[in-house]
Amino acid sequence: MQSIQNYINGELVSPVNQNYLDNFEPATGKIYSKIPESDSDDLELAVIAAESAKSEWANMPAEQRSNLLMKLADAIETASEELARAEAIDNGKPIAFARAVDSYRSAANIRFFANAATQFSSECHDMGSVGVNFTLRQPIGVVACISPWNLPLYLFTWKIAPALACGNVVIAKPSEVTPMTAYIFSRLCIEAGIPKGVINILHGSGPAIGSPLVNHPKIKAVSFTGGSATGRAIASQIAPMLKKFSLELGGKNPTLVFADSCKDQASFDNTVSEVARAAFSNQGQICLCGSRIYVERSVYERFKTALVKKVRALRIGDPLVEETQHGALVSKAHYEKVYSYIELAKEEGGTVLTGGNKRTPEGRCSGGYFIEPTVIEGLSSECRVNQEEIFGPVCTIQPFDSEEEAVTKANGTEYGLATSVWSSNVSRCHRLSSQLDFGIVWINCWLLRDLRTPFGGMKSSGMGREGGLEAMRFFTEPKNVCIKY
Ligand code: TXE
Repeated sequence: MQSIQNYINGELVSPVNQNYLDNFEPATGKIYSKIPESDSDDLELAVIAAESAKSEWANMPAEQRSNLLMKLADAIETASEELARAEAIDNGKPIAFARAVDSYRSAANIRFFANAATQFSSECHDMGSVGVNFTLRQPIGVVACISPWNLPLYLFTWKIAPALACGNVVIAKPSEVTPMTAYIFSRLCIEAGIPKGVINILHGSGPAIGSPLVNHPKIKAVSFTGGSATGRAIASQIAPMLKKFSLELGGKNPTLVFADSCKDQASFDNTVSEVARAAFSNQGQICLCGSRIYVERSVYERFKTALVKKVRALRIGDPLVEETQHGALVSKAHYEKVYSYIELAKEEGGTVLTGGNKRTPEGRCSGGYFIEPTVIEGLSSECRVNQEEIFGPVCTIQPFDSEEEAVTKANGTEYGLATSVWSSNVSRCHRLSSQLDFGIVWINCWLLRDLRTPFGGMKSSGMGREGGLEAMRFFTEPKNVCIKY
C-alpha cells in the first residue's frame, strides 16, 4: 500500500515519528493509501528549510521566479491526466470534472501568478516641490497555506502561486482527506527545479499539524480555505499574534430566477441547466454552489418540473467512468452529515421532489459514499436546512412574489459568499447587484471566473479576498518610503 511522504527542503521524506493516517477511496469505502500524521518535529524541519531558502527566493529577480513557476505550470499540464485520475480516486469526483476543472485550474493558477510576478507594481505619491513618496511591496517571509478537500490541488495552488510570485517561501498543508495530488505536486516541484526549501508540504490533520503550523512564530501570514468554524478557531489563535491572515470559508448561496429569464424555450432551458449545474457540480461540494433556489411564482411550477427532470437525468456512479456526472461524497463522515440534513428536511416539513436516498452502485463501488442529487421544496427560509451549509448534493427550491422578497430571502443567512441572478432585465440586475450581500454576484451565469477579480465572501463566508492584485497585496508588506527634496 502506498505511503505518501512530506516534501521538505526539496526532498520527499517520511514523518519523523512514523505516524500515519488511513486514506480512503470514497467510491469504494476502502483504504487505498497511508498519509503522514505529521507533527511539530516535521514542522521544525520545514521551518528550517523555508528560513534557509527565504532570502535567495525573495531577492531573485521576478522574471527568474516567473520562469520557474512557468516550468511548474508546464509540469502540471504534462501530468494533467495523472492528476485528474488521482483527484477522482481521492475525492470521489467524476474524472471528467477533475480533468476539466481541477487539473486545468491547477496549472492556470500557477501560470496566472507567474505572469503577475513580472507585472506587479505599486504606487508613487508626488508631493511636488516638497518631496516624493513611493510604496514598496516586499515579500513577508515564511507563509502558511492551508487548503480543503473539495477542490484539492486547485485550491492548494490558488494559494501557493501568489505567495511564491511575491517572493515568499511556503509551508503548505493540504487536507488529510485528499492528500494525493499534493503529493504528486511535490514530485512536479522537484521536476520543475523549484529551489529546495521554497515550497514545503506537510501532510496530516488539523490538530496535529495544522494548528502548530499557524501558531509557529516564524510563520508571518496564513491563507486558509475551509469551514467557517475552523476559520474562526484559527483567527482566534493567531489574531493576538498580529499575523496577517485571509479566510475563505463556507457559503449558503442563493440562486434567484426571475420569469423574464425564461421568456423563450432556449433561455428557459439554459437557465434550468445552469441552475442545476450550480447546485450539483462536484456533488454540491463547492463553497460557491447554489444550494437555495428562489423562482418567481409565475414560472415556479414549470421551472421546478424542468429542474427535477434535469437532475434526475444525472448519471451517478463510478468516478473513473468517463460518462459519470455525479460521483461519491468525499468521506464516510461527510456522507452521513449530508444524509442527516435530508432527514432533517423531512422533519422540518420539506418534500423531497427527487433524490433523497443513499445509492449503492453495483460492482467495485458497492461500498462507496453515494447520495442521489436531491431537490427539496416546502421549507421555510428560516429552517436549519435553509440556514446551515450542507456542502453536498442537496438544494431547496421555493417561489417568491416580489424582487424585495427575493433579496430579503437571499440575504437572510449568516453567509455572504456568492449568488447568481437570472433575469433579462438589465436595470433589475444592476439594482440587485448592489442590494445582495455577497462577495460574488453572477448575472445570468455561474462560476464564470476571471482570476484577476477579488474572490471571497463577507459575513461568515470569510475575511479578505484572493485572486489577482488582492492576492499579491495580501502576500506582501506595503512600506511607504518618503523622500524630502
Ligand atoms: O474543513 P476544515 P473540512 C466547509 C464544508 C465542510 C466543512 C468542513 O461545510 O463540511 O467546511 O470541511 C485544516 N488549524 N468547507 O473538514 O475542517 C484541515 O486539516 C489549522 C468549505 O475539509 O475546515 C484542512 O486542511 N488547520 C470550504 C483544512 O484546515 C486546520 C471547502 C480545512 O479543514 C485546523 C471545504 C486548525 N485548527 C469545506 N483544523 C470552502 N470554503 O471551499 C483543520 N485544519
